[in-house]
Amino acid sequence: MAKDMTLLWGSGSAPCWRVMITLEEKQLQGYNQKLLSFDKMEHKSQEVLDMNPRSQLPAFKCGKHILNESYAACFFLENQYKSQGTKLIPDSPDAQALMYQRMFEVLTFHQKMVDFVAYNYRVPEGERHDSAVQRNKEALTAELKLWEGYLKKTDCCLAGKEFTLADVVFFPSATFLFRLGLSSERYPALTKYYNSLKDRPSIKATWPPHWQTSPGSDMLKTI
Ligand SMILES: N[C@@H](CCC(=O)N[C@@H](CS)C(=O)NCC(=O)O)C(=O)O
Repeated sequence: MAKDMTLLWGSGSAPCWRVMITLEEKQLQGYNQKLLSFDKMEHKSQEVLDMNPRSQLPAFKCGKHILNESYAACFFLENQYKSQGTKLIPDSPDAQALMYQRMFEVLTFHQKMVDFVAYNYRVPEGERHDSAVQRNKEALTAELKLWEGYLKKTDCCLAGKEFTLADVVFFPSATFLFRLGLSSERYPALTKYYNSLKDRPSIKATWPPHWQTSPGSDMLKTI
């Protein structure tokens, strides 16, 4: 089953991590996998290009099916292996509606986070434009307030009591926030959520390997 699957992935990539968490939750360990280095531009290799014309990771093949979009891979795996492992799409219409809503909101949240981080990484401190810094900061802060509010209302997971695909896609981005020094005092609900899931077996088993050896930063400490 899993032997018929191949994942090309990069360490620290939230989209790759989503697919890996889903594979673990669906008890599909034993798939073929190859860790590629973004630093060495291995995602631009012919091997990736053959699976993904955008040369991006993840590149995932399941039998004859190629799924390069992390959301597509997660939905496909859940639907193909519905009765195996964790049920990641709830039956109740209320929980399902909330799950879909949060899942797609994650795309906006993730983009705002990437915009903030990418600007700080790419533009040296002395060359940053105040207006751009302020714009990115306001956009990310507004997102964080939203997610803090959502998580305040739940004891466990984004769509209720069960761990669902909403958590699969949100958790990798949420973890990135803490790696970049997000304040636990200012964001207690996000912190509680992060702490309650970080040791979940599917998450622990797929933790980005280079994070064990490379430090994070305090880029988000004033957010
Ligand atoms: N829409 C894709 C996005 C994948 C993506 O942005 N991958 C990044 C790594 S996080 C990548 O490969 N970037 C390299 C590039 O774009 O050249 C998904 O969710 O699967």
